[in-house]
Amino acid sequence: MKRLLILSLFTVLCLQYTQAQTPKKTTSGNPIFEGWYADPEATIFGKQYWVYPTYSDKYEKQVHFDAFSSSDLITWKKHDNVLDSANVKWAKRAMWAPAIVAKGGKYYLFFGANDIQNDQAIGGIGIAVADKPEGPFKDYLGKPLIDKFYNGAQPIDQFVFKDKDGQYYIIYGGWGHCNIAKLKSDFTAIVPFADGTLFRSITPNGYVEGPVMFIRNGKYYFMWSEGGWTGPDYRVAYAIADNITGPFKRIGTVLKQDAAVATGAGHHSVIKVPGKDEYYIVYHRRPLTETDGNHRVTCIDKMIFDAKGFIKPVKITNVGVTARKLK
Ligand code: FUB
Repeated sequence: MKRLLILSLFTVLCLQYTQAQTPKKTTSGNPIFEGWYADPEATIFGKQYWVYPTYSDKYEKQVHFDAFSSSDLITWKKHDNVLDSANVKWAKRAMWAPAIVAKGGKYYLFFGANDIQNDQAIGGIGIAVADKPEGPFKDYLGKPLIDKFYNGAQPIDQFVFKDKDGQYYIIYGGWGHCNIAKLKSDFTAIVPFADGTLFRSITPNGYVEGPVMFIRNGKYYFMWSEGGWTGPDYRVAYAIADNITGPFKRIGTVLKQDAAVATGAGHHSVIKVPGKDEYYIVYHRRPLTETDGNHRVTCIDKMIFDAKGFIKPVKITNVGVTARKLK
């Protein structure tokens, strides 16, 4: 008994010593967490940052989502398997690019599944719902919300945007086409615009996939990914407009590879610190010299605007960002 007590005391002392010797992490580093994760959807719930990425692997193995949370952008906690295809009977593979929304005490996770190639295939954009950000998420509709090609847009890469008047929109599309559509308030259907249109094309020049929208100083900022996601020159560009439906004229590239840091930087999301003009870009990129298209890792850097409201080109880094707790 006495020996056991001495051993326990020794172990505690060793642990304390190790902790004291380990320097405290002062930056996030990039990537911000371990593993092959792409298309990160970053958001804030309460005082926590959350990231919902695609699990980057062969399409047949993309049958679940993990999530990550942090109180300071530096230390991230993994939440395994927040949504599993076992809970979505129509989703079989290629579960991609989550978009998350908190509404009415529920959390809605929009996702693409099955990488459909035509209107006969089963799949498209679905929704899962949970009571907590960490899930467990379950299929909300029992079928996809969007399961056909409209205006040439593959139903993938959805972004859900709440406008100034409280109306929610879904902005989505692969294969070089981007649509915007109005969501019914309970997210069970698409509702028409005033002219009866269900899906309106807002595709800017260069658009490939991965749309993101936010409002800053009353203007609509629209961002998207260009190039091929398996290649080095995947990148993010943007436009600014006075209206949610544009027209969106390409202004320039915001995010791209850096020969000294990483390649294929793209498919991002944006975090705004509440009440501050402080923005972060959360994106995926590929380690230098890596050739496996699926080897994508999730990173964060600052996104800064100039005095005229244009977004400055992002400098991708290996250090990431410093601690930023939420009040
Ligand atoms: O991760 C799968 C696909 O790769 C996404 O849907 C695209 O945007 C690209 O990032």
